[in-house]
Amino acid sequence: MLVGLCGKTNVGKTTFFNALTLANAKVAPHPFTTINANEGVGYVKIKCVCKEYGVKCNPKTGFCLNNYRFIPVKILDVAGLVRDAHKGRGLGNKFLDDLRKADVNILVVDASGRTDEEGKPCKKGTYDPIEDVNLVMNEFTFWIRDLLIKNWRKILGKLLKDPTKFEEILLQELSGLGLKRASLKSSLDETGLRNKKPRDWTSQDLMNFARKLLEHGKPFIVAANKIDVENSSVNVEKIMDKGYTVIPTSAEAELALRKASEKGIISYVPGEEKFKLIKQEVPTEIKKALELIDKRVLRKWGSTGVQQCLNKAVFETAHYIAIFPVENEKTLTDHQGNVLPDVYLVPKGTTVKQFAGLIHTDLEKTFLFALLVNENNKRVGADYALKHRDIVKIVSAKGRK
Ligand SMILES: Nc1nc2c(ncn2[C@@H]2O[C@H](COP(=O)(O)OP(=O)(O)OP(=O)(O)O)[C@@H](O)[C@H]2O)c(=O)[nH]1
Ligand SMILES: [Mg+2]
Repeated sequence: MLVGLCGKTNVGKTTFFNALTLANAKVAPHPFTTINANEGVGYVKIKCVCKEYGVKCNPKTGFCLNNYRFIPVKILDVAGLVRDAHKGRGLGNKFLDDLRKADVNILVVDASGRTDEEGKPCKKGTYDPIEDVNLVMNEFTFWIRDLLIKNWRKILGKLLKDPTKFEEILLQELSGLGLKRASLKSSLDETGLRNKKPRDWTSQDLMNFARKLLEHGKPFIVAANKIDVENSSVNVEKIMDKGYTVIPTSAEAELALRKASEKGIISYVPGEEKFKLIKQEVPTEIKKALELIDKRVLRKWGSTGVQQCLNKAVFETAHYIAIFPVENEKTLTDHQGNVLPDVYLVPKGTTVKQFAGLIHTDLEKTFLFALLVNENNKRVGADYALKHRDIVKIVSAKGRK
């Protein structure tokens, strides 16, 4: 699972990335600080099953903190964009090329409204951050449209030879976008283009189709960032009113809290509404900064929003679920005795046999049935669609020998 961070330049993408990954990627108050994409590991947070079963986890990946399980996901922070990036302006369309790999995107906007279209500082009230969302959507759409235009002759040529295979040909020619067939189908249906001969498609048709492909194939969630700045709430509401899924965030506050926690100054579980000072002697400026975060972010908004945003992106926008595989259904361990060693993130609808294949191809080939530990070891067959937080033991012919 790869989560992309995209948006206009200078809105706080890298700060968001650093907060999620505790990396030290370069952050600066001017446009185009990031040139090459930063890749790192962040964690989605779920209620762990360990408490319900009275066991203590030994995670092989991620970690368990206060009975919350943190599961690794790859995070990609890309170069910022400006209008006409698809034509090569600013840092050009390199960011789009990076982003096409992401399963879901977090579109970061500057909800303080203090950076203009070019990412330069501006006076409050002179720029509407909804434009930050429109900018990304438009640039992405133009980029997909251009990709269609570039390949259209080839697509029509292939279609002449094989007139019934339009969907397959499109999927093949747009394979770089990583689209699923279902997204393609919905886009053809909703644009009404299914019944129009591809050779008659107009440039407006290609544009409409590109927009739908983006909507269905590249889901995104908006992080309305910099909510620690006064008067950001008006802008947050404005973006919500447009119907987007929006999480108000302060990447800077989350980064400060995670760093303070790492240094042993505070105890803080990412995503929570409060932290506790645990170090006795703390420099006054750090104490003041923490007090400000408490007042301007935590008390006002309930959390910094960063963890919530990642969680929502993965579990709600991208529709993934978390599954705990175990080899011993009584002790919830693997063969080395590690308790609840792994959690897998898989798309909703994944069957238990497909899941076996993710663990090991042999396990899928020799699959017999599975036991759902969280449902009194109920026996389920290959086609059972897994549910969020299922604990599963796969029984295979190989394992039985
Ligand atoms: N007040 C406030 N400032 C923030 C927040 N997040 C980031 N910033 C500031 O915004 C500026 C830009 O941050 P970056 O993380 O470099 O932004 P970016 O979107 O990665 O920028 P580019 O890589 O240049 O496109 C820096 O001065 C950050 O300190 C936030 O939550 N609140
Ligand atoms: Mg950056």
